[in-house]
Amino acid sequence: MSDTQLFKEEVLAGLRSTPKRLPSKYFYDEAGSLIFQEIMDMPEYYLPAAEFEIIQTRSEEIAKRINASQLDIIELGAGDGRKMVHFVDVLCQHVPCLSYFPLDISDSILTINEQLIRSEVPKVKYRSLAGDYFHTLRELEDRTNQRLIVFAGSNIGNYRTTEAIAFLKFIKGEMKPGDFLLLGVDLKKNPKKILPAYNDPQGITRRFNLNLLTRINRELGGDFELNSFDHYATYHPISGAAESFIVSLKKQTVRIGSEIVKFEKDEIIQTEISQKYDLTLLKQLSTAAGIALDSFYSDQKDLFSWVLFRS
Ligand code: AVI
Repeated sequence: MSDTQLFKEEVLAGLRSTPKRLPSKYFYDEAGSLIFQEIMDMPEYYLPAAEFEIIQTRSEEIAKRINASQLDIIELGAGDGRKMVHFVDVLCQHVPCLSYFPLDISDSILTINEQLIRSEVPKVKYRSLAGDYFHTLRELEDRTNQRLIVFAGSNIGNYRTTEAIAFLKFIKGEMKPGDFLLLGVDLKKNPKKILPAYNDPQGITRRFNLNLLTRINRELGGDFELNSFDHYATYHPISGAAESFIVSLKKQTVRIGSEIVKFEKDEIIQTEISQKYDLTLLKQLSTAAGIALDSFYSDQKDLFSWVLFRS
């Protein structure tokens, strides 16, 4: 099945379910990725700065804790490498034989990653792998070095609990005894800090959310009228779920190719969850997935954490 056919199938299945939903993985077309860059620069979106602080201040401790002599860092969804370059550099000073394998769906972003890491950390052995990491990880199957699998940036937060557990079980399947997983998680905190990160006054997150409809219009022949839909975000301080929705502002009918989808006035489409974690939730995940919590590395304000698990 082509990517477009799969996109169409998932969109139609989501819009025919109750409540309606759309998968957040489809946010990131070219326009969506650019809007996401704007989100990362928003003052309300505290996550990147907090994670950056952890990398700058805690990498040394993490390197000492791992204490490996031959290590493969395998980073899932590595991006352009700007975030990890300092971490890889610090690890390189502690690990005599270090290899870095950034995995990403985008080939072009990995070209940028390679230029940066090779110029800043020339000693590290480097090989990037483009594609879906469920497949690309297989290419590393024969390697016997100790592993540090990294999934940073709060990406796990975009999975619902059952999906997060399934993902961690999959990662556990890629780990030998003595291997580590480093997971970036956003922490539960004052709800007044969290909500504006997903409901900024400039309307950037609104554009990000509604871009999904623009993408459906363009790629699947949809006729969503953007002015007839709005963005709505919530944060639930007990569950820790920040959720984004699209709200239909009137009773309306939308065409997607030859298919028709009906909306009631005020009907919602669930588009994204951004789960925030605390120790209790992390313990539940680790027990359910069968990997052991090892240690936590948070920023000074306890906004964000890098959690180290061992197999
Ligand atoms: C990619 N992911 C971790 C972001 C988040 O915080 O859930 C996506 C995002 N959605 C709205 N703002 C940012």
